[in-house]
Amino acid sequence: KNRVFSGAQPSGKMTLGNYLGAFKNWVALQQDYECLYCVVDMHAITVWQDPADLAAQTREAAAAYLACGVNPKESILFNQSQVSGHAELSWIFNCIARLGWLNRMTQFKDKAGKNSQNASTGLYVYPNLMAADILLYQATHVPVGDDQKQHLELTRDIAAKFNHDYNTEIFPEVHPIIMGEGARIMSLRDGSKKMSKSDPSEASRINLNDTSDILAKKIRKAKTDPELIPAKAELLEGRPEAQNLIGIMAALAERSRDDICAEYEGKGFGDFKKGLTEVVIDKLAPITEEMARLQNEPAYIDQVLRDGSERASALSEPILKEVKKIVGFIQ
Ligand code: AQP
Repeated sequence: KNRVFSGAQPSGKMTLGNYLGAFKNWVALQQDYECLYCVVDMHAITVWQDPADLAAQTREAAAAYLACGVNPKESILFNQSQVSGHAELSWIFNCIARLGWLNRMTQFKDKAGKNSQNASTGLYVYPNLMAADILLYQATHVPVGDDQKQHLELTRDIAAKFNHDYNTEIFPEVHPIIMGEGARIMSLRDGSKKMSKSDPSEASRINLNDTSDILAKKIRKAKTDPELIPAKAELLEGRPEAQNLIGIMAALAERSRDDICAEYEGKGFGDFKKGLTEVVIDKLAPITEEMARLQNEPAYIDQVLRDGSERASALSEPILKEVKKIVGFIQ
């Protein structure tokens, strides 16, 4: 079986974007791949995280994976910091990746903002850690959204340079599993910005643990335009907020955008939002309930993470040992 690695940062509450762009696909991949799903807490601290919040968010992320359908008996569900190989291999990769490569990463520029001198050095080498996450397990496939494509290219470059420099074939070529463009969910307040856990506006996102009342209110207040819904999705061009809301309904209901447009043709967004609220509540309520149930059992979640981390360590140890031998480290 081919091996998949993926993860999400416990840098806030898990959102509808994480669900549609990642978790929903992860569950489907379990059928055909050997999967590792990681809560990447070491990535999260590249920007400041309050320690108590980080622990709570890590458990919440694990609860979200489980509630969405990740099976911890089949897949390996764990948190990154419990497997020290991630840190060890990422150091080696810090010495493989070139400054010029990292300087091209657009996500660093976006996240560091104007005051980049004040960004952590961890944020800068984040892509090297991501390469280590994947290659520590010789994973062959990584599900990626648009925003992660550049980082995955870097992973491939690091693997190729390591193999070349040390004259080895230890690291496989990593292939992206490209998620449909429909999976990119935008902010409810600004259709040109991605829905994000760390957006300062709470109204910009739907959290997986929002109550039905809060969901309904956020959808009611979501930004739209005064135009009516057209007969076909292609006619939504240039209306990013409208496109986003129709895309969310299509993704959740597993229907085409055209089909949704046909149903609401000639109606305004007031009507559409009522329908959208029903679909969102219908799809998310079972996840929200299961997350709440799991979060009342932190000892269970911690045990799942410990078990997963042990399995991940067992898988990675021989690979890391071999890497160290190749590099010339005495062990
Ligand atoms: N809005 C989104 N639409 C589609 N997919 C999304 N993902 C995140 N937001 C959306 C996907 O979820 C996975 C985990 O992402 P992450 O938590 O590692 O990091 P991120 O993409 O940086 O997510 P955020 O919410 O924007 O976090 P912060 O605010 O901390 O930077 C990835 O597969 C991602 O594509």
